[in-house]
Amino acid sequence: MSAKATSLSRHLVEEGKWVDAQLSELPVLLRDMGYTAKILAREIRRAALVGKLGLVGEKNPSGDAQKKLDVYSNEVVVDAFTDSGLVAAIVSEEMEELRTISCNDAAEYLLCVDPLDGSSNTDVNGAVGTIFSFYRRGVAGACTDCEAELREGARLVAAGYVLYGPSTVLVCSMGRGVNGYTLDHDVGEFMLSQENIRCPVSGAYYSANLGRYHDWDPNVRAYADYVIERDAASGRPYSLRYSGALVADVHRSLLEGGIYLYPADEGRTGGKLRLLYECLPLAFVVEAAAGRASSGRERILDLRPASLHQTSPLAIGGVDDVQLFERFVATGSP
Ligand code: AFP
Repeated sequence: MSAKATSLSRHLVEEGKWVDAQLSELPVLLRDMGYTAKILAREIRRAALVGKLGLVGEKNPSGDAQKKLDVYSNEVVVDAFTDSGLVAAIVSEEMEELRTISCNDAAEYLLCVDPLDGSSNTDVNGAVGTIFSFYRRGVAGACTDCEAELREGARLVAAGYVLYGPSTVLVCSMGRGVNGYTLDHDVGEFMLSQENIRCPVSGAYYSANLGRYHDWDPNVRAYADYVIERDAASGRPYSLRYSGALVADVHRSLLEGGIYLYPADEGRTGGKLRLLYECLPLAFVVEAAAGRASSGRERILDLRPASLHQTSPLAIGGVDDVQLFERFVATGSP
C-alpha cells in the first residue's frame, strides 16, 4: 500500500467539507461507525474460537432466533454510540423499543441499525454485515418525538453498511456520492478503496430466495422466469447469486449492477426486510450511487414506516433492472 493511501478518517474530513454546516458531526458519526466495525470484524473473525457461535435461545422483535453474535454486535453498537454523545436514540433489529441514549442538546442524531445482517451465515463462515443510517433530529432535548422524526424522509442524512467477507469493507454516503473503504488489519484503519461508486444501470446477476418462488405473486414469478430466459441481445439469462446476507448481495449489485429481490409472498404479505434498518439505509446508498430501490410499486425512500420494525418488499440495484421488475409487478410483462 502506498504511503499516499487515504484513511477513512482523513477522507471523511475531506467529504465533510461538502456537507451542510448543520451536519458537521456526520463525519464523526461515520468515523465512530468505522471504529465499531473494527471491533465487530475482530470478534466475527475469532467467534468460533471464543465461544461466540450458535444461538442464544431468544427471539428478536421480528421473531428470528437470536445468535450470540447478534446480541454481542448490538451491545457493541449501542455502547459505541452511547459514548459518542451525538446520538439521542437508537432503533435496532435486536431491540423491541427505541433506546433513548441522551436528551442533551448535542445529541442531534438518531441511529437505525441492523448490527449483524445475515446472521444465519455466522456458523458456516459466510458473509455477514452491519447496516446503519443516521437521521438528523429537528428538535433538540427530549426524545418523545423520535419515532415521528423517523417518518420524515428528509431527516435521513447518511447511511451505509459494513460487509465482513474475505475483507471487511465499509460503504457509506452522506448524500453526495458513495465511497468504499477496506480494512487494512496491519495498519488498523479503513482505507479508501472505491471512490465515488456508480451503480451500473443493469447487470448480469439476480439475487432472490427462489425457495419462495411458489409463494410469490404470479407477476413476480413471471419476472423470475423472464430473467433466466435465453436472449443474448438483452444479456439473458442472468446468473443467480444469493448469499443469505442482504449486504453481500446488495454490494454485488451496487458494484456490478443487477438486482436483489425480496418480494412479498403468501406467508409474508408485507415482505420480510425491515424498512428502517435494512431497506431505507441501503436505498439511500444505492440511490446516491445512481441506482434504484423500490418496493415494486413505490420508491423505498418515499415510504414512511408506521412502526419501528415495519417490513417492506424490496427490489434494489441498477436502475434498468429495478424498473424492469417494477413493470413486471404492474403488468406481468416487460
Ligand atoms: P438478519 O440476519 O439481519 O435477520 O437478515 C437476514 C435477511 O434479512 C437478509 O440479510 C437476507 O437477504 C434475508 O434475510 C435472507 O432471508 P431468507 O433466508 O428468507 O432467504
